[in-house]
Amino acid sequence: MLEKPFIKKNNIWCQDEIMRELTFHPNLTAMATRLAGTKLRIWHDHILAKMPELSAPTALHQDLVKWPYDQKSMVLSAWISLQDTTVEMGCMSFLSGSHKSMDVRDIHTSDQEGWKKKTPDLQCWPRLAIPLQVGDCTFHHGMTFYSAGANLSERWRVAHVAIFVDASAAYNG
Ligand SMILES: O=C(O)CCC(=O)C(=O)O
Repeated sequence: MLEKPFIKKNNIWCQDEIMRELTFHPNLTAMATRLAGTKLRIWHDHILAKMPELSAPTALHQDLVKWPYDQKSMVLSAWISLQDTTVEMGCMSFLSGSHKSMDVRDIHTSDQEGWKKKTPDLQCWPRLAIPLQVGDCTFHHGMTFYSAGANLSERWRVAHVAIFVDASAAYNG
């Protein structure tokens, strides 16, 4: 059986005023727009919580391949750390520049071996782990290959992820 890497709750911005403010914070949206180079809108957000000691790693995967937008769309996720997130707690790791390969692979976040079977070449790609302090944020393109470690600490690892899409992208359900 595949072990769950995290517990997820979607569309928090619609349910909680503070999370709404965080999702649309001008610093966040300005940086997202600058990186994307185009006008954006929110697609959805979620809280991702890794349980203390028990959670599995988040397998190396891409997001956009699972999402209802054309794979050439500009989709950008802001991963915001709601506490200091160390390597031991399961910080995010990215294969920098991998979004440019546009090499589409549907790998589940629980499937630790998936990328080894589908894209063994990724083994040679440097993986950059990014520990964050509380309130820090990373941005990643929807086609970037990324992963996160297991939470080996005694604390919950909680992140808020705001996902923005090119304002003109068509939902293809
Ligand atoms: O927070 C994580 O462990 C991974 C995040 C992730 O896979 C996602 O945002 O879809």
